Amino acid sequence: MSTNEFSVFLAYLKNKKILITTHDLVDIDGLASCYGLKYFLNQYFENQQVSIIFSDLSKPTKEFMKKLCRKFLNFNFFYEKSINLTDFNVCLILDTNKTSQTALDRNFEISESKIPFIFIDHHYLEKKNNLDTLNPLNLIFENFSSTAEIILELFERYNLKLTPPIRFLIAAAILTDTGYFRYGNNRTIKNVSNLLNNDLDIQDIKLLLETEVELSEKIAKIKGLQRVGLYREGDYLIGITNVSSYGSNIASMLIKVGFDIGIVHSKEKLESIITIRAKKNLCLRTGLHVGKILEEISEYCEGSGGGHDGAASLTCKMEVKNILDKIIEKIKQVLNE
Ligand SMILES: [Mn+2]
Repeated sequence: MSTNEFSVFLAYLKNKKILITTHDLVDIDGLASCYGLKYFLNQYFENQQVSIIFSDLSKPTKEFMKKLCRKFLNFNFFYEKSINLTDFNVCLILDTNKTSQTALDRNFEISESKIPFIFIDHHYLEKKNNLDTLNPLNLIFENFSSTAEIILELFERYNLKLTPPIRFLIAAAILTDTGYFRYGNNRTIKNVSNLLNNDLDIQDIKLLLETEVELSEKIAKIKGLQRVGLYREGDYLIGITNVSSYGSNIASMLIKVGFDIGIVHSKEKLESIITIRAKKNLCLRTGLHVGKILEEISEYCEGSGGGHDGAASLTCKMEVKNILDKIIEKIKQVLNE
């Protein structure tokens, strides 16, 4: 990225009423990025209206936010739950590159409002046939391990200081999005080190991120293991199972158990949901990118899907069996190349 991309973006925002949002079931990266960006814009522009709107926070995010409010009593964690889109001139969508993954699409009819939207994100981006992502002002950088680090880059480029709660939030976002550095690079570790700045304690952040595992999740994990099927492709082991919820946790669990690729499918109302996790070194060695695979398949099944090389998901209305066959076929192709 160049400083120019940032300056063009900021010049565009000048004197506009700005709305910031993120994907549905807000995670810590979405949360931290929104508050971080709002704080940045409030420093960068004087007296400009910047509002945040969230739909549903995920359960761990809710818990984390509650503890955070207790820790930083003076920090304003206010966000809107419903707004009138016509009150704003531009909408910034963080930590996703699809309007379909935000509540705006359903509740606020973004397409009818004609309000321009700009994405700031670190997920894999399929450039073809994606009307959402044509905006040249988008700040989409796949080489970042979290959206919060893109926001951090803004602060660094413009030499603006972060407050302790914002530093705490961004460090927490980096920790969660990188699986506690498992998917991070040198810059990730440097960033967290700078954020801690001797007055924040990494153990404090880890403690606040800890969540009690619900009984329902424990049961889902056990059922996921009972139902798992083992598929071998050369030296690679693929595990496929189905559960009704906690798909991403169970796909990650399959990797911990010893599978190279974990695939979880579930049915929610009329929709099929597929979540995949793959070992990082497998992705690096073979070029496997499950985000790309699910993005391609989402076109074929008219669903919504995508993600990173080693973590991705897909939601669509087609029968699970047909989609799974396609996915396995594509994975095999890469593994046998
Ligand atoms: Mn993220």
